[in-house]
Amino acid sequence: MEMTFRWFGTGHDSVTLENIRQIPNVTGVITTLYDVPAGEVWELGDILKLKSEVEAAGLKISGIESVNIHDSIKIGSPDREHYIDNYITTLENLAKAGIHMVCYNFMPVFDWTRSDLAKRRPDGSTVLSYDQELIDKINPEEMFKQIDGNSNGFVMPGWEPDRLAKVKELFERYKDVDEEKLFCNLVYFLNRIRHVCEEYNIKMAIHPDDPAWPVFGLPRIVNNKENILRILSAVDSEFNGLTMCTGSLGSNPNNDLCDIIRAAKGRIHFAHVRNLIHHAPGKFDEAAHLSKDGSFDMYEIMKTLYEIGFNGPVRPDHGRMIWGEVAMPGYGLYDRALGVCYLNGLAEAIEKAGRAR
Ligand code: DNO
Repeated sequence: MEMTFRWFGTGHDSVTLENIRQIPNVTGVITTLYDVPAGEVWELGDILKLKSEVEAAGLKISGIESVNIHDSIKIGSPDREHYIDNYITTLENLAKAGIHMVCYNFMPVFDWTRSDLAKRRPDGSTVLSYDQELIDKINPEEMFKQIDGNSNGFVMPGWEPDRLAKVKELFERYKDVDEEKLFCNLVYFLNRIRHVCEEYNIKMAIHPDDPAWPVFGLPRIVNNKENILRILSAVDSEFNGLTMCTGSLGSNPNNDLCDIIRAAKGRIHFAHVRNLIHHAPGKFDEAAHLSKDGSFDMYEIMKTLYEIGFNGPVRPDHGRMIWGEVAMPGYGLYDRALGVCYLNGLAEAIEKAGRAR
């Protein structure tokens, strides 16, 4: 496993590459060209510039999160061909720059959703949290404004302001897209990019839906073992893989995370390892990475990843906001760095115990 850290790029992140370099065992970043809207080509020159910046800081680009998918591809409208062609050019350019892992999601309109970006815990730290009852009371546009207004001045991934202008129109365009249609559009997309991924050895890692159930009546298809296996087998090639995001899949307590890891063996190209606390169905708070702080057994998760031979990039995920840090909610330096140290400890113990057996 390669320990990595998400970095949104200069001007978009309060965390610097120099900060990241000093976190023990982190050798790479997971990054993006944050300013390029979904559907546009990532120019090779821009990718190379980003790569030099990262390498000058003594790190490497271990993968991209995300190259976002244009809604026309998810909806399956005729103009999807143009956007898929652009996606293919972006993939070629990334491969030419030596980048071979791409995380993306197939959630309609929105990316991940939370009802509170700074819920206070008894120790004074704040966390992201989700409560279906609160979500049911607001409409998507209000949701958008809330996220935008509570993100400490940062643009949250998946909640870029240009999307707000199109929310109403997008809901209209999705009205005939049910789960089956969304699934077929994903398979169509994967088949169209297959040749370039196989030729350049690009690993595509689809991110699960977060939370792992439909929100605002929009269909969601990457939310449990059965649906994930269906996607992996529909285009049965190694390039078509998964981002094993424990927090997203684990939002539904019926998902057995270790069972999903075992079932997706060989097709997990990227792992997001974080913890959360379940309160009731549809209601959870994010937590520190430590098992004891939440509902997941982080030792078992790391051990299962180790046992299936997962050797791709892993990163801590959303952290609490602690020690007065002001940063993008979920993406401060301190608690994610603590998360890395904890995951490092688990990994070392698991590996040494494995060798001793
Ligand atoms: C949120 C992230 C998501 C994720 C995308 C992947 O914090 O986990 O925005 O990056 O869904 O495309």
